[in-house]
Amino acid sequence: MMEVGSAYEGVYDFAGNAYYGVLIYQKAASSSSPAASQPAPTQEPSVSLQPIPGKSGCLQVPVSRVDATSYIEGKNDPTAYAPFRMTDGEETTAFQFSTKTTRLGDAYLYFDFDSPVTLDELWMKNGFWKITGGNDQYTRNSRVKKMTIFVRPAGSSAYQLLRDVTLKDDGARKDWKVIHLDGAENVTGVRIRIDAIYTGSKFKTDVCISEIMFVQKAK
Ligand SMILES: [Ca+2]
Repeated sequence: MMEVGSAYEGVYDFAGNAYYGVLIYQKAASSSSPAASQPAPTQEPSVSLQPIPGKSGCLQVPVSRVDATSYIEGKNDPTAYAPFRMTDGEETTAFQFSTKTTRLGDAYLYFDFDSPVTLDELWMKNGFWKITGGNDQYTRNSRVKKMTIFVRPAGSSAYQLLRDVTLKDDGARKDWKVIHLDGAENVTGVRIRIDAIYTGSKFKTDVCISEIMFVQKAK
């Protein structure tokens, strides 16, 4: 069962936009003919779980949309550190934000799913898993230390507190970090608040996440 905290957080902007869209639709439908006011049933898009190479018994839950409060624009490619870099399947690319732009505790990551899903685990490659010119960017950049995970249940635009997490800092890149989500059910979106960091040796205000993946255990 999902453990749900009592705290309700603010309405998510994008869900708010969707709700606004529903209101407009209902208004338009009520002013049209009775036949037109009966919307045709729409088919729910389904989420197609993907096997994870080398990780038998685990299935990846695809993310349909990823976003963040802010991100650092690359000099040559503005999207070099954009939010989608943490769901692109490449461990050498990373989402990055600056604590000079968005303070810790105000920095959020957002993940949406095409239809309600059950989430057993969140897997994370924390920090920047890249070596550039012989420099390991994992230790030079900052990593996440504490974060708080919220889930948005189907039919709701509000997020509910699921759990907070303190990550160990291994001092080096290792395997995926596995965070248990206890089979959170009927989830259409996840929000993660970044609360504290392990400070990088060179880029102290740049916080990096190379990969985040949501996982269902095969039954
Ligand atoms: Ca990546």
